[in-house]
Amino acid sequence: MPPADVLRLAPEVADALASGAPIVALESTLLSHGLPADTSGDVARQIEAAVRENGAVPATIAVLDGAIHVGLDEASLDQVAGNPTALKASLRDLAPVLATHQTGATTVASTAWAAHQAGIGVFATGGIGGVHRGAAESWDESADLATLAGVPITIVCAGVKSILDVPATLERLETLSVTVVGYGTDAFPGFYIRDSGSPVPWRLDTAAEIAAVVQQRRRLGLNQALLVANPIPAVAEMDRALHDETLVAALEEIGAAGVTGKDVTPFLLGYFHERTHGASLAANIALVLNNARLAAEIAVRTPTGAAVPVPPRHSAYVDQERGGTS
Ligand code: PSU
Ligand code: MN
Repeated sequence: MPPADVLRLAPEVADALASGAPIVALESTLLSHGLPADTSGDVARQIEAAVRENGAVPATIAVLDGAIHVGLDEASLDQVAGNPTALKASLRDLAPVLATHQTGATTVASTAWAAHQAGIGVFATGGIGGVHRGAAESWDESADLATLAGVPITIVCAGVKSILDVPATLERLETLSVTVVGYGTDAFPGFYIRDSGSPVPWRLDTAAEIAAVVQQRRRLGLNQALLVANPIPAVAEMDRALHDETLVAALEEIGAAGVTGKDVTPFLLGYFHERTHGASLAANIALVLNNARLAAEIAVRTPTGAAVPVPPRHSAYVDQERGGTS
């Protein structure tokens, strides 16, 4: 674990870690760059409340005052939520943001890394980054993917936005040995919509079943993430026609605007929110809350403090150790 002065745990998070109480990590880029500034602080509090209502302690992560904060108090939350001047800080950006004492909002990649360093096992977000359309030329693939290949954490998301190349994203996740599980679905969700059109390799229907997979992964000592793809609730799903039409327009717009690099994802999210007059925003909020609830349910069933049961040894070994003759 990095030194305590650079990875600063909120007292409530430190207590929960010490007692093995369930914790859910939360990212902050969706607060600073994914949601409009006037709603983001309110949504941040709703997300934390959803985690608490389901029995876990929320730990929103951000870089403030030269330290990575795991768990934010009210004032700290307001430093990132609705603050578009906070830097979008992926894993590559953490050290420079710290060294220059700037405010950084953590992405899926940097949040997953920091949460794992702190000893937190479950993380909820909206959508993860993925492979962008046209990546064969632009090479634009989110650092979220490669990072999840090296961080053993359970991450609950609503899939990836259909703006991305979904089949290519799933191919990369397969290559990187990230376990992908659909929660109550055979289809990989498409963020605003329940079905992206691509299948998931595994389907599980309860938090208890997901917890059993987490347990097996811990016993195996696997280093990759477990990605739980949780579709947006049916009642909150975006109208399919509006979604498809906005998608076509967004793809045209991104080409025309010449936006590249880390600005692409925030640009596309903002474009959707504006063009659909808030319909995509309502969907976005609903899916994040839905993920926070499921993440808490999983965290409650996968306590990190609890000793992982050691599988019983084969009786032949036991006999040998006792000096028996079997
Ligand atoms: N996808 C969303 N909303 C978001 C993001 C992704 O639907 O807010 C954010 C997450 O923080 C994610 C990051 O980790 O964007 C990915 O950015 P990029 O594609 O530049 O790696
Ligand atoms: Mn990118």
